[in-house]
Amino acid sequence: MPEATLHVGSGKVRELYALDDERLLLVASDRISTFDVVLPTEIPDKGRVLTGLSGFWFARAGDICANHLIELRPDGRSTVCRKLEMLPLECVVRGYLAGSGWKDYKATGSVCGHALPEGLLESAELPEPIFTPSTKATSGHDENIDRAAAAELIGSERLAEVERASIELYRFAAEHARSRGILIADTKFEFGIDATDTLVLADEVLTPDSSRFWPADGYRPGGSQPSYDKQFARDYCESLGWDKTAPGPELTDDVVEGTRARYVEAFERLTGIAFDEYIADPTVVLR
Ligand code: PZK
Repeated sequence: MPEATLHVGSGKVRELYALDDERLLLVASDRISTFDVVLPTEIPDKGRVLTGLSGFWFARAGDICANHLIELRPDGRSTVCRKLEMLPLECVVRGYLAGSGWKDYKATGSVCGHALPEGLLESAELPEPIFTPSTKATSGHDENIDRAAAAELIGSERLAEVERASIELYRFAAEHARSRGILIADTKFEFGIDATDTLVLADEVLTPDSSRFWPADGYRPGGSQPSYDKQFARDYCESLGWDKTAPGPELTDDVVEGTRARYVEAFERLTGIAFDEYIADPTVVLR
């Protein structure tokens, strides 16, 4: 890590440091969470996979929205980013009915004010992707909100702008991923505003941690789908009868290796780049 940095924040599995007044260093660790608990065992290279994927999408989605990336560092797990005024909104897009979207649909027939056709199955593809913003809960889970509540937070003009960008980013990535055997069921974007009042895409984007990735082969609506990356770890944890409260169990070497292989496979499928090439020179994802 560069010298003279200030730690300004921690996510469950990554860290944020201030480099100067205008720039941040975002570091993705190899920690993994499952059932919302960070496990004591790391997955080697997970942070590199997520950082490389984010860089890959940033480099290709510039026509849709500006982004905060300044530099992908040689370690492959950290990026230098523009410091922004972050919007207090999680910009979720759903192309399929899963998680809290499925829960809300079952209870009310709609998700965040989007009325949906009757009779949809769990994990069904939606007729069109929907924008379902949520608020960043300081503790516990994010809370889905409707359009009026979102406009209250950021104003209706900015809301229209983030909705358009979010839906376009999702359509672009989901189409790319589907052609490579991965379904992006849903994803979460975070945006900020720069000094010129321009909307800027921030954080990590379209990674397995910010999205639900499903294997396209074997996709079958009518139940939950396996996670592309975390299913080995989840199945192993469940097989132990773990009660899903902290601390989580240690993973075995087999489970670590299987999980790492799935992260690397997701990277290689989506980018078309060998992971070894990324390790040798992370900037390959930006070309
Ligand atoms: C910012 N986070 C979440 C991410 C953490 C916390 N470009 C930016 N400008 C200003 N603030 C942020 C960003 C970004 N990205 C992101 N919190 C603030 C977060 C990673 C690790 F600890």
